[in-house]
Amino acid sequence: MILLLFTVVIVSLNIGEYLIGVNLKNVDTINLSSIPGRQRCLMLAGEPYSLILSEADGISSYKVKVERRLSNLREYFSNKRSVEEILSKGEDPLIYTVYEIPRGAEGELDVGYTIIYPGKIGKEYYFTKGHFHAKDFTSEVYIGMRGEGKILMQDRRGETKVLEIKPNVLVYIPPGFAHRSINTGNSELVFLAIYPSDAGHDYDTIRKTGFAKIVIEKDGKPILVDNPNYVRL
Ligand code: S6P
Ligand code: ZN
Repeated sequence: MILLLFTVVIVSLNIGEYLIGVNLKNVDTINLSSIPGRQRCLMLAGEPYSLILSEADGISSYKVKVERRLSNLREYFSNKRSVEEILSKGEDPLIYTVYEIPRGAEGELDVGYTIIYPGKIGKEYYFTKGHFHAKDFTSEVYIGMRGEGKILMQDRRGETKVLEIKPNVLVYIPPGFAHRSINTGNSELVFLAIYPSDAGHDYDTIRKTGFAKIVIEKDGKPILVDNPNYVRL
């Protein structure tokens, strides 16, 4: 009982962090909005870090690795017959890998390092699923590291914009735009993404509607065409 009382007093006096060592990596388990500004800043003052961008392992000290294969993107590619043909042969090619450092709290930035492998399903180049951010008023920055491709962006009305990504190019994705990356080259497309840790991801909308445009190969070159399967909401 005395121990319990001691703990309650320590935490409520806002000095618990120093005495009992709050695990700053687990701040996402705490309801931050209920915590006053100064204390919230203390709690968010996680360790600074640096990382190494490496061709072999993506980014050093990543916390999450996500692999997306064709079977995970079954509903996304427009040529359904090609998808089923490949899968029915027992093949399930790796389309992309993402290495992530999530920070998990408002005020922080997450980092993601995406590798999209070269390839096509039918005439459509390999791409990422694409998503809106769950918090619509959050933006994102992509920085091209290797290879070449396109960033397809689409707002809630279905208006699209396309920008090129390649080494030394930064692409800014404004709030309210869903985004998908497409590898239009013959080698890996690699880019770094930096976005607010509390942005969240809404995959459902794009999974249901698709993007209004798709990028396909014609005469050896990528072209942007209307998506015949696009569902306008
Ligand atoms: C996160 C950021 C990227 C993507 C990654 C994979 O906000 O946009 O790190 O997560 O490129 O794409 P997707 O659509 O499967 O998340
Ligand atoms: Zn994003």
